Amino acid sequence: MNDGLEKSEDMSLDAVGGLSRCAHWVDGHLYRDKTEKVMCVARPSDRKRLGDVPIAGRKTVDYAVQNAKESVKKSGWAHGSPRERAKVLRNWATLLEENSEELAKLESIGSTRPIREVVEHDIPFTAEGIRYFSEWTDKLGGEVAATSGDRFGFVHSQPYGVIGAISAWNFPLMMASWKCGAALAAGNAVVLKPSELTPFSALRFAELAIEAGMPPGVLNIVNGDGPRTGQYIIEHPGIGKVSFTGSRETGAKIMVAAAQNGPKPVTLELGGQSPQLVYEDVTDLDYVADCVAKGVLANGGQGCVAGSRLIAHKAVCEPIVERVMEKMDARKAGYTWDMDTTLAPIVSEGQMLRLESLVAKTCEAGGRAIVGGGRIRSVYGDAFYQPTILSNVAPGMACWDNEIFGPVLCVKEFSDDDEGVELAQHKDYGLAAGVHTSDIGRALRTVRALGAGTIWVNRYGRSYDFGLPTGGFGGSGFGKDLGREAVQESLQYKSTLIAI
Ligand code: TXE
Repeated sequence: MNDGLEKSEDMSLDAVGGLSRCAHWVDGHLYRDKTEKVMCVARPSDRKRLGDVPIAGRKTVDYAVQNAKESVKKSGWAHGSPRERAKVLRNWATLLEENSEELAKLESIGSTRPIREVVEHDIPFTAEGIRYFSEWTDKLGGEVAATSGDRFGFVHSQPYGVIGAISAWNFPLMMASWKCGAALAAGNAVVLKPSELTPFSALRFAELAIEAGMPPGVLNIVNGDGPRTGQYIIEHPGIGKVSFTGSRETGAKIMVAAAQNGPKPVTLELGGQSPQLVYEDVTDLDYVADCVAKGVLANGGQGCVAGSRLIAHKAVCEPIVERVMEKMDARKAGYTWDMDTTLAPIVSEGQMLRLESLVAKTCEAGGRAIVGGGRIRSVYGDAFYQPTILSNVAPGMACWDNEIFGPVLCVKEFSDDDEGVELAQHKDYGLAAGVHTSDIGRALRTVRALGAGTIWVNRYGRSYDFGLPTGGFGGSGFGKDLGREAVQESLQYKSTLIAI
């Protein structure tokens, strides 16, 4: 798979044509306004400069939104045959698979995603996600309402027009597929702003949509930063709805901007600080430890559903932690384009400093790093953080209260079920949780008690079960990114009442 992708000082996006594509994607082609300011994009693995990507100003955002508006109407994407829309989306999924090698290289060179994970997980997941959404195009038309006999009432769904999607850097392609898949299946056009840290793979993603038969202008990519390009998207009167993934702080700003410029609806996926709750009746400690290790180490812990808090019954806590340590030890830092890399780099120096500060504050408050606890300095540079286990942690400490976004596991023991559930429930976040037990009653009681958008029992992490919507409770945001709900939220509902 990684033929031609040897460990090399010169490794760049040139290998996959990415570096020459520092541009936006509007109306079915690369677009660049020479007067725009640029941002230097660095490669997460070693911080080497990848290219200067333009920051879309109001003019470019306006061009993209106007194009999207016209295209969605004129091309019949919104109100043409839903089966035709499904066909295009299915073709697109197939093309994503057929071009998986190129996409995987683009993604892994330009992001934190180790290529093995991209090949085995992200690309198939991206393609299958689009295929899943293709199946909804003609399923949510509406319904007849019960009315008095002298009237006839029905509710029918309509797309918003243009949906503005603002996404994060941790799973660039997968996130693009969720946001675009649902919105496009519902008949909307999309203007997507990828994170300024990972702007490259979305361009090829959009180009393949054109090859699949999507009308030009239906999917547009505008690159840029949040305070400028992101805000211009939200403020644009042609944007009917905003779908966002990122931090709570930015989510709040987006809500304010959406309220002041419309108001327009928003979907906010704002991360989490998810627990893995382990009861003493688990039978396979090694399996549980594997779930815990994978849950916190996937993408170097930079995942919205990272299982950063192990809350284990005192009878099983120590043996599980010992096993997690072994699994952490087996992870190998390295360039993201090497097939044997199993630990992802921290995406930027800014994120690394944030992570170091969270761990330092936790240790000052009494937490103890029993494994790791610092940056890895090696031939690969210093973009990696040691897989870390923190003991003596408690609510109120920095790594317990905040989303960590690094390979850091907080460990806490409990003695009875109520205490375990209380610890598992975070004061702010409620995105995901894991529960491990061999007692189904206990599992269901815990599922009922926890306020989290997704709960995994005796497993941890995403699967191909796209029918399960993903999204948060409480401070983790609202709105869904997968499942029927994601498509429903990309639609508006119109009631019609006819006098007979
Ligand atoms: O996120 P931001 P950052 C969390 C995680 C991480 C922290 C900061 O805890 O440490 O957020 O990461 C755009 N108007 N998550 O700085 O700022 C921005 O350009 C409009 C959790 O990367 O939220 C990017 O496209 N848009 C998360 C996107 O918002 C704005 C995944 C995310 O950036 C904007 C990533 C503005 N004013 C980080 N400011 C998850 N839920 O999985 C920024 N943006």
